[in-house]
Amino acid sequence: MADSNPSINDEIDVVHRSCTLCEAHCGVSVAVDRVQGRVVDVRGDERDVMSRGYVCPKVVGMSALSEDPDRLRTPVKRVNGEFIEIDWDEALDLVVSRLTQLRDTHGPNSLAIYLGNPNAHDFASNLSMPVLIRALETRWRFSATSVDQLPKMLSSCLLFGSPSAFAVPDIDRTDFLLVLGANPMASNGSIMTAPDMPGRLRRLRERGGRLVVVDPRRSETARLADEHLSIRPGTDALFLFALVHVLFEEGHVDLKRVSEQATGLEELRALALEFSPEAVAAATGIAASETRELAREFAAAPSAACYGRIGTCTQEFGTLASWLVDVLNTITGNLDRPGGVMFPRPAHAPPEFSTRRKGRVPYGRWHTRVRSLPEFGGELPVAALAEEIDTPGDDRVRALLTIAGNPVCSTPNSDRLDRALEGLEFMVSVDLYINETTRHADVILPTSAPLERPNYPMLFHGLSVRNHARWSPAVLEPPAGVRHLWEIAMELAGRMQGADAAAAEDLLLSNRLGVALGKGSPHSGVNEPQARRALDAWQGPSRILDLMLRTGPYGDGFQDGGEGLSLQALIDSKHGVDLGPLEPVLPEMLTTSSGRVELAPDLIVEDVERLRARLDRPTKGLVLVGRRHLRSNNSWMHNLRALSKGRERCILLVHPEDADRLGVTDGSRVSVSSRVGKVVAPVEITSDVMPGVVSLPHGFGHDRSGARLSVASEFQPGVNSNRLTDELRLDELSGNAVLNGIPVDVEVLRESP
Ligand SMILES: Nc1nc2c(c(=O)[nH]1)N[C@H]1C(S)=C(S)[C@@H](COP(=O)(O)OP(=O)(O)OC[C@H]3O[C@@H](n4cnc5c(=O)[nH]c(N)nc54)[C@H](O)[C@@H]3O)O[C@H]1N2
Ligand SMILES: Nc1nc2c(c(=O)[nH]1)N[C@H]1C(S)=C(S)[C@@H](COP(=O)(O)OP(=O)(O)OC[C@H]3O[C@@H](n4cnc5c(=O)[nH]c(N)nc54)[C@H](O)[C@@H]3O)O[C@H]1N2
Ligand code: SF4
Ligand SMILES: [Mo]
Repeated sequence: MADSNPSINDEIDVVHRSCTLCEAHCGVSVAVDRVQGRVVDVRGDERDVMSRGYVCPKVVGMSALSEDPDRLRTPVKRVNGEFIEIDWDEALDLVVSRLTQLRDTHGPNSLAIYLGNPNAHDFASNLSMPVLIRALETRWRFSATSVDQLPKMLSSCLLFGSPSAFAVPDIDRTDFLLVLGANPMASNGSIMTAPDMPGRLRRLRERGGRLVVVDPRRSETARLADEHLSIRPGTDALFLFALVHVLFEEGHVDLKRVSEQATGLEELRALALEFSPEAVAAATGIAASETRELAREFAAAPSAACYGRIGTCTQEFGTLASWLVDVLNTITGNLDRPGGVMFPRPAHAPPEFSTRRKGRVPYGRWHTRVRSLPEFGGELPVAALAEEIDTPGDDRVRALLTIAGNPVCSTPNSDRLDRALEGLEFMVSVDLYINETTRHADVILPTSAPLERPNYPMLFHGLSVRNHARWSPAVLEPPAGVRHLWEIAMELAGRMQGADAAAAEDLLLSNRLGVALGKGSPHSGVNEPQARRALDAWQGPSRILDLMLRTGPYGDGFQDGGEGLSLQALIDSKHGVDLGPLEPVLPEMLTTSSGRVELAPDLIVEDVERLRARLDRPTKGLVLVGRRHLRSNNSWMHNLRALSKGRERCILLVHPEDADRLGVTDGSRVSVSSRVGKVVAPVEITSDVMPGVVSLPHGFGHDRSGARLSVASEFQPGVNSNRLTDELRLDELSGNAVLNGIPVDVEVLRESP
């Protein structure tokens, strides 16, 4: 396929954009037959500024999603358990009238909203969801955040002042990468946008760098590493504290230098005293000598980055572990320096980080009704969603709006949520499929698939290992019966406020203009009516993006013929704009009240008590952890034939010692049970998992009646591992669900005689 030539013959156009299926956001070149209106080829864009041609096997999903016969192509409503097609007017009227009626009768908190992971990958969602949420007026906001990175957001907020101040490993320059609870060889990286993980990790080793992986399973990433340490699930905070302990004890902390950057160093040293490598070894399963050796190597490396992800977040001490990851980076002088962990500066960011309000921790301003779990960043822990619906009371949740989410597959104690959704008075879902969750909806509104809409990876440019900007044009027309999420959100928001979509859009633009050009902004001299006229070249989310780019750190500031970025400039750069390696941004970007990194915030210090108690708890029984597969993505790509073919993937991994004790053989079927539920799965015996740990992937269980997932239910039905995870087990500080380290019993199923 000719690369730079936009048209390789009369019918075939090649469009360069990015894949939005995972956080890597690889550049792709999509060949589309304009006559037939279909994609004929998708491959890596060799000239993409970040990915240089790399793509993973999931990329075929980009076009397969648009073509999936099971995909919804028109709104549907549920009548006597069957979905019937309706038109958009009827669908929207029904949704607005039912939601308004419930809100008027029972108050706004009778409506709840759940946003799923694909929202993160769609800039139209990033910009429009706050508008919709404001219009609903509810405080009952949930999302996949609280089964994912919430602990990292809380610890980042406490350390650096903002929930979105993520310190990203400078993977291309580091001499030492210490990975805990992440498997970027399968996941392609998370909170670290870095396409081509295999290439980047290979180059790290080739330049003499070291890779150490701490994981209860010898994962695909651990296989590549110089060293793999098996850790007992849920004990990373103990292990990291032990590293910190050694660094202080052996004098590896440059006290003077670190205190210039950070507060709380003495308090931190005192906290770490009791967590010596010897004291934590029995709990973590890692020998004290190995911990000491690792601490010395990390400190001695010219540059080093510690990185933790799902395994360190979705566990009992998620916030403490996430905090300690950045503590380790900070006290070894690796925060905000090349080769350490650094903060990206995306093109759409406000020009001065420091214009944000300082010292504000949006935590615990309201709580859930039943368990009194704290709000963070405006939302509540999704582990509480089912009980907020099924626990009687005048102020219970009566209606739910899910947007690009599948909480029945993705959140703990799925069976309870599955039942609770049946008890709702009204449910509406915005989704591509009738799946385990949306089958409960009264109305489903179908949206465009990724190739049918333009995109700018707003969140992921803020997590990138290199500053860059990438525009993705739409490649296909959406089917006639579907709408873009932006249109749906604005329509619902406008109508819920007694106005219309245009009014909702206008308000958003005015607010954004006020911030971008208002008092204190470097662009306060820009004439607003003139800016508005310039922005009128665009519509919808693109108009807001243009404003953000032009007033961002690399923007043209609305200067005619100016050098800087604008949406048009980005569109013209078909393979992205490289904005250079990450650069130091401290202390300017810190928004803590002290203006420094706060190493010992009160909330964290108080939570250490809980960790202390863990030291006295004996380690016994089997615990369950999860895993990801390169060819799938959470719960929703199993319906694509190209990705689902091949051997069964939803398999329980069991260590040979445990298998012997349990009498389990390879391929036998076992029942796995926990406090909340039971599933049956086939077994693979492997010493990849450590003794005492079993591993089952999440995102399966596509055998539910009423869903329309013909390929998934036939080829990869599997079982839903969240029928085992327990909604009562939380990282108590953040309210994030514990999805790893679940106590389970495994029993062999005897063949019936
Ligand atoms: N046990 C266990 N559970 C986990 C995890 C784990 O590691 N272990 N991981 C957790 C994590 S990290 C996450 S992020 C969550 C994910 O939790 P969710 O976001 O709730 O689940 P997904 O499986 O990502 O479901 C995405 C939904 O969006 C729909 N969708 C996909 N693309 C689009 C689109 O373009 N438009 C619209 N409108 N809909 C779309 C899909 O059909 C699907 O219904 O799961 C969590 N659950
Ligand atoms: N192919 C594919 N890519 C994906 C996804 C997908 O489903 N499939 N999902 C996307 C999403 S939403 C996310 S959030 C990211 C997640 O990206 P990653 O964090 O890289 O996710 P995982 O591959 O689940 O890796 C988690 C690792 O943690 C280990 N682990 C479990 N418990 C513990 C523990 O207590 N301590 C330690 N140290 N390790 C533990 C597990 O064994 C596993 O190897 O991936 C994204 N990319
Ligand atoms: S790694 Fe695969 S799924 Fe992720 S963006 Fe790249 S091609 Fe898409
Ligand atoms: Mo996630």
